[in-house]
Amino acid sequence: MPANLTADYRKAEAAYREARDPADRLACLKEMLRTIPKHKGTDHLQADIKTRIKELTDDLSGPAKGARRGGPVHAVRPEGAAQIALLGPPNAGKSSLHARLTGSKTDIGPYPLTTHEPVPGMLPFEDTHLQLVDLPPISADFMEPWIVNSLQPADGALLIVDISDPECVDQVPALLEQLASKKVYLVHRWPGIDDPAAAADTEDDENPDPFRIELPTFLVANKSDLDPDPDDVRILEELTGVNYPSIVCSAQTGDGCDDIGQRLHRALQIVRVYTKSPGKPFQRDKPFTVRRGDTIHDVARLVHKDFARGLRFARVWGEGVFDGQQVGPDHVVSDGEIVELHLK
Ligand SMILES: Nc1nc2c(ncn2[C@@H]2O[C@H](COP(=O)(O)OP(=O)(O)OP(=O)(O)O)[C@@H](O)[C@H]2O)c(=O)[nH]1
Ligand SMILES: [Mg+2]
Repeated sequence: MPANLTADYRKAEAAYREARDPADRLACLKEMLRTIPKHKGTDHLQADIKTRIKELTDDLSGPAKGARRGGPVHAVRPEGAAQIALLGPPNAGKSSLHARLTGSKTDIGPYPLTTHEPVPGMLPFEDTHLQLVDLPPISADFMEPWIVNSLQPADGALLIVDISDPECVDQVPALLEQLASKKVYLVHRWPGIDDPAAAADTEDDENPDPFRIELPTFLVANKSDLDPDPDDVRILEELTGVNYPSIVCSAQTGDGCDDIGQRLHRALQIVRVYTKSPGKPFQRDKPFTVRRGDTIHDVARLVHKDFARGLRFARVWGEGVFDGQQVGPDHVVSDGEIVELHLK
C-alpha cells in the first residue's frame, strides 16, 4: 500500500535527517509521529518511529535504575571536518588505533569487550582535524543497542579487523549482519574515490527509509606486525565478499598509520576555506571545512547563521579565480580558497 506521506511529515523527516543533537532528533521523531498519516500503509514506519523514540528517550535519560540518572548519552557531538566511527569485532585493536591516531587515553586491554562507551578523539591532518569515535565491539552475539543511534552523525567508518586472526573471516559478515539488522550499511563508495561499481550500493527509492544509514567505509587490516602476509587482505575480501578500500597497519608499531588521515581527508573530499574580514589583511586562522561542490553560501552558514541570510556577495582568492574576484553565493569553493564575505 502506498504510504502517501504528507508535506508536513516529509518536512519533519528532513529535519530529522539534518539534526545532529540527540535532543533535537528526539523532537523531530515526535513530530514525525504526530504528522505521519495513520493508516495501514504506514504501520511499519509508525512502529519504527516509536521504537526510535523509545531508544533515544532511554539513551537520553541515562541508566534507568541503580546508577545515577543523567548518565552518558551515547551520541558524540561532531567536531572537526568529519566524524569517523571505529567499528570492528572484539579485540581487533580499535582502541589501540584510536589512541595512536588521536593521542586519546581510551582503554586498551588484551581481552575482548574492553570498550563500553563511545570515546571521541581528534586526528590532526595539516591544519584540520577529523573526529574519530572509538566504540565497543560488535560480534555475532552482541551489539550495544545504542550503537545505532550513535552512528547517526558519522560521516564514515573504519572497519578494523585483526588480520592475523583467521576468525576475522567469520567476524566481518557477523558484524555486517548485526548492523544491517538495524538498517546500518557499510558501503565502499566514498565521494573522493573513483569506483565504477558503486551504483549497486545505493538505495534508489522514491520513499527512502529515514532510518537507513549508509556509511562509507575503509577496511583496516590491523596487527600487520603479527601477520606480514600481504595476501591475507585479498583472501579476507574473497572469502567475505567485502570490497572496501583497505589500509594495512599496525596500531602497535605504527606501520601504515601515517597516511590514514590523508586518505580519509581525500576520500571525504574535504575542502578548507579561510575567511578574511573586508578591509583587513589576511591572517591564516583555522579553516572552515566544507565538501567538494559546496558553495560560498555553505561557508557563510558555517561562519554564522545570520551571514547566510544576509549574504550579498564574496571576494575570493584561490585557484581558478582572479585575486579578489567578486562572486555570488553559488560560487563553488576550492581547497585553500580565501573568502571575504560581504553582507547586505
Ligand atoms: N601485536 C599487536 N597487538 C595489537 C595491535 N593493536 C592492538 N593490539 C593488542 O590487541 C589487544 C586488544 O586491543 P584493543 O585496542 O583493546 O582492542 P579493541 O578492538 O579496542 O577491543 P574491544 O574494546 O574489546 O573491542 C591489546 O592487547 C592490544 O595491545 C597491533 O597492531 N599489533
Ligand atoms: Mg576497545
